[in-house]
Amino acid sequence: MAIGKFITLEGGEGAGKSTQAELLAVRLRAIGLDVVMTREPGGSPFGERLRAVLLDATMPEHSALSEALLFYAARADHLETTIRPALAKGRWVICDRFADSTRAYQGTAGALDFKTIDTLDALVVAQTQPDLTLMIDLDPEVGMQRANARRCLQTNDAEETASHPDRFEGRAAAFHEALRRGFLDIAANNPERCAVIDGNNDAETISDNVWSIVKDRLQPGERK
Ligand code: Z5A
Repeated sequence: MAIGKFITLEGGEGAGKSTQAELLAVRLRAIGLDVVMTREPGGSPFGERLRAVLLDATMPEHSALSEALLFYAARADHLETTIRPALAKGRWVICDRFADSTRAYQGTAGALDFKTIDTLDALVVAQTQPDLTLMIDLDPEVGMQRANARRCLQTNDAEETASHPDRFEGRAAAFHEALRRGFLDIAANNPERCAVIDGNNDAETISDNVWSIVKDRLQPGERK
């Protein structure tokens, strides 16, 4: 049985990661591949419990180090119970956010030193690095507008929902600008693994761009 491929989507809030993850899964399934869609934080029962803690806007402030440790605790379980077993069965795994988010959020934007993140990554992710990371790049202001509009649509109550962003959405514009820089730096430092995609286009155009990168880098048709 061939080992499956591991694709991650990264970027700031509202960049369109979840939308593109769904569209990519449809295309891969259409050519007969067995696809697992998952996300971080989360992706396993234990990971989802930690997600609730990590995104809780009422949680007392804590350091970027304590955040990173929790994200990596959730990631260790996610890898052990969901990602590695799926890859071993030859399934393709699409993950909405992964370790680059820790580097950008807790590292670049949160000022946690990269040496600590490297140590955690070597311990937890080790050889299970993504085969391809799709970095969706978008002006953070546009991303936040999209995320707010979606929250309003979901509850049909603009005022109530706009006042309830999660712990990360509520942070200042400078934090979100730093994030964008962090993701672009990761892509520049890892050109074989990462591809930067312009998130300003409409969802269909972005999906076409994603598909041509996936075909070019991972040749999905040949692994049917
Ligand atoms: N975090 C961290 O700090 N450290 C870590 O290690 C990890 C995560 C793993 C998880 O939040 C939070 O955890 C995250 C980072 C932190 N910060 N926050 N917040 P999440 O999973 O709940 O949220 P998110 O990852 O930021 O995703 P999102 O806000 O749901 O955005 P998205 O997935 O990139 O976008 P979307 O849902 O596909 O689209 C957003 C809206 O825009 C929606 O209404 C779409 O219909 C619309 N959309 C999508 N594409 C387009 C285009 N092309 N044009 C126009 N409108 C569009």
